[in-house]
Amino acid sequence: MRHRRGLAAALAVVASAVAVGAAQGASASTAGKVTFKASYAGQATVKRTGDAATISASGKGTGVPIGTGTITGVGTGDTSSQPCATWLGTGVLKGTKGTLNFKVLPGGQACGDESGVASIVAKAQALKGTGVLKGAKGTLKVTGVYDDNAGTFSAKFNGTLTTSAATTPKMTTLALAANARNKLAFTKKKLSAPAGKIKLVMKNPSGLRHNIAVRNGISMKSKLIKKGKVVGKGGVSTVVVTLTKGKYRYVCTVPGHEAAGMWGILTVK
Ligand SMILES: [Cu+2]
Repeated sequence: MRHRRGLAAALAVVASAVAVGAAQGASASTAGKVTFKASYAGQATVKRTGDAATISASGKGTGVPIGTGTITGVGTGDTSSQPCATWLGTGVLKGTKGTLNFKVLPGGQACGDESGVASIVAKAQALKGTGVLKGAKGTLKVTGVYDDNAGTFSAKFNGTLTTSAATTPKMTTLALAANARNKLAFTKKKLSAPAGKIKLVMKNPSGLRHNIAVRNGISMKSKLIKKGKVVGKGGVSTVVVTLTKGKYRYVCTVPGHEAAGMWGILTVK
């Protein structure tokens, strides 16, 4: 009996863990895809009737990117197959930055031993997300431990979710330099970066004064979007621009330099 109870409890714990994991995944910060990683702990109760178990669990934890919060879940277990009971359930993960509703997919297991401690393995599917997890889809792997003696559990959630949440674009930094032998050219004729914030950092090892600037197009006549300061030998000229998909010309705006060849093309994908 003890053993079976342990399994049921383990199942409940797993369900809880799954919920937590989903919430964290939602919080991912990369546009579209979110790497979810979270850890939770709490208490689970299991009511048994024959081989059937009714599970309820709740806990606290933290994860990326949803932040600190709670997990709650309910489920049912079947302890007729040993040593691993099977279980199903649904749950909700609430964090400071978002929430995630999930369900435990068929195949979830809780494998116990005579000590009353069971290890849990399951997959949780995202059903609905809010905040940083808005539109969350995908599944998370749940692993954990349930201690039937204490009625406690701990669980970890890992996986990748896709979301429709607006994400903060990461800034891409591109490094280049002015030709060191005073030739009017940059060391790179081509650069590429994903759309979003792009920082161009140009070192100037030459004896001439140079800067880095970006035009809104590939022509020498394209309008300048922004330009960095002109620097002498040993200096660094920097410019930060936010660009959408397309091709742009980066140049040195010191009179005569661009016309002589000090330019390149930045492809934004
Ligand atoms: Cu120049």
